[in-house]
Amino acid sequence: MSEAPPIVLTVAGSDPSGGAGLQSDLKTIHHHGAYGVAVPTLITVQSTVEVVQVELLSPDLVRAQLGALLGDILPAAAKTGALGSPTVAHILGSFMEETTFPWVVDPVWLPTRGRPLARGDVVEAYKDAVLPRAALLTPNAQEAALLAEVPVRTLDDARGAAERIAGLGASAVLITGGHLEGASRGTDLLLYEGEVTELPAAEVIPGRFHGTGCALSAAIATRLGFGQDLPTAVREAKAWLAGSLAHAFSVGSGALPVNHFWPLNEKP
Ligand code: PXL
Repeated sequence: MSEAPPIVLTVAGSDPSGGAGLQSDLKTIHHHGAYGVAVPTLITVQSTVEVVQVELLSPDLVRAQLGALLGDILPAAAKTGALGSPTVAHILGSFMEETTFPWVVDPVWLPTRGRPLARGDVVEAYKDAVLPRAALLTPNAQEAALLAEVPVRTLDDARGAAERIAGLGASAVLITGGHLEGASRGTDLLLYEGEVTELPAAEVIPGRFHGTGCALSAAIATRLGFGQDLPTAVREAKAWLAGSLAHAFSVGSGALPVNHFWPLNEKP
């Protein structure tokens, strides 16, 4: 028998176009050399242009999947994407409570285009059940604003929001800067062990992309699964994502997915 690679779990929604959600997470996990396992929470009907329909799986079905999987397999790390409802957020929180591996939580509530990916008061459910048990939370500016209840447009706003989110019990927060205004665009802000670090983008890559947050959080989780410390995992995942965007290709008429397999997808 061969030695097993680290196992990395994703709990997320299905994006049939492959640029976000479970499909993207598994590609990212495998590109980084880990073994991916996946619990779907919802099914989207979507193209590269927009999300046209969202069907939530029943909370009992999500609970049963997590129970069967975690009763048998011990992941080295996990990430969460779209959960869909406050009930599923609470179910996930109960499983997080029972585990000792790190969870990277990407709070996914709204896609860039199309139907919302969550119903009900999901922000409150994250605050109660998910946020205090996460090793790292990776909101974008809009999600950070919803969590912190302050507008987040500039890096200074993001700094204030990160501190407020830490005050809610999050152990580390990475606010991604892709939607910040002006010169701050692309600068991510990491709050870890009480210290805030600015992580500027080497360059802002022009283009309309899809699934960047999913790829980033899956790459960070996988790196944590390999034993990297959190700031190193964040820095190296960000560098990988920048390369994946610089080498993105079109698969449909809408937004480009990241090139998950960069830099290893040379033809044989
Ligand atoms: O990129 C956020 C996201 C996450 N998960 C699913 C999605 C999307 C965006 O469309 O469809 C399933």
